[in-house]
Amino acid sequence: MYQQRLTKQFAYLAFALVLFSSVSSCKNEDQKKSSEPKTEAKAEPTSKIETPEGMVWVEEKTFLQGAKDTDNYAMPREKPAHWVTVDGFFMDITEVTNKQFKAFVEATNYITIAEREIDWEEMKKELPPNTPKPHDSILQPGSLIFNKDVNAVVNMENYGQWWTWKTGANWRHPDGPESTIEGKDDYPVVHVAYQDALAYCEWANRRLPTEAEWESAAQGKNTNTIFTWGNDAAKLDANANTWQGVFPTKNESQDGFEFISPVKSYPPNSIGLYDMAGNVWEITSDFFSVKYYSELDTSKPIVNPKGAATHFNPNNPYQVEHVMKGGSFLCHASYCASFRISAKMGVSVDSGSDHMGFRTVATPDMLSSKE
Ligand SMILES: [Ca+2]
Ligand SMILES: [Ca+2]
Repeated sequence: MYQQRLTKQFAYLAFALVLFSSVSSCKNEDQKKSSEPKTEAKAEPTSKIETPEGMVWVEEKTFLQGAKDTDNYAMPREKPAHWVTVDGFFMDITEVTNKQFKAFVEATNYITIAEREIDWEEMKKELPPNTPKPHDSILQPGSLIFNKDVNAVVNMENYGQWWTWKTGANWRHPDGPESTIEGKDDYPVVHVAYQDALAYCEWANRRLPTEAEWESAAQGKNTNTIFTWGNDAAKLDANANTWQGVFPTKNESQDGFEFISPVKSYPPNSIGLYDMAGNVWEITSDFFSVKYYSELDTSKPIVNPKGAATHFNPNNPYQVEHVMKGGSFLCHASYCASFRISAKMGVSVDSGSDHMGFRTVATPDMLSSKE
């Protein structure tokens, strides 16, 4: 029944199918060793531009993008790993917060997609042909939220068991109309779609990171590690807000938070970036294509890659999807293990949820042209 409800849930169906297939196929995959190119990282920004408040400079460097040799959870779309060189840039040290997003909305009167009336004629273009129109009572502004009351699941393929379309859920009301963000200025904004994030960026003179920029930043001072803190999986709970126990029915919260956490609740990575792993997923500018890496020429480092030429996801062919990174407070090793640097999923341009947000980047050119 959930398959006939809303376009955003189709995105998550694809997402669940991809996850399920990857969980069952991620073991015993053999990956060619990658030999590290000899390149020197630049120690200082090439720009004289002062670092904007709330950002850090991510140095130019050459690093291994994609699944690492020792990563047993890596999915086919994360392979092969390949060396890339990415120019330096500034990045937000945290996910964009409610306080920051509120400033944007107050300045612009922007209305997010989750707050807008739903146009069925537009929506059905993103659905399989002949999808029946849902009842008008369902076609109301809203967003997807995690069902915190789920206590049993029949099979992990049916994500509809733990996702719920919530009328009235949006960035101001993350759990539905009765909820608020009062007192949550320092929580990451959620229920923002890719298009909403672009609007914020335009106002703030920022842009979304490419996937390669995001991985460069997540690596920090490293070049070839699975996690933002290194390669030790046992350090997960101390470094990221994810899910412990049994997903999605029992969260034992050993990391201190059952659901979303304020930004900076965990230690930063080696260059001062918080919550790159976990808490909320982060949207990037790259199209999501499951075959992108497999078609690259990896014989030499790729310079400033900007992702696939177009989106490609056989499980979700009717929607334009972008890559999101880092996983969320819902990520568990048994299900997607998306707290790994190379992990990624696709999200359609008009879909938000209560476990996805974004952070922004800026280049010296962008900042100097603003002056
Ligand atoms: Ca947690
Ligand atoms: Ca995050």
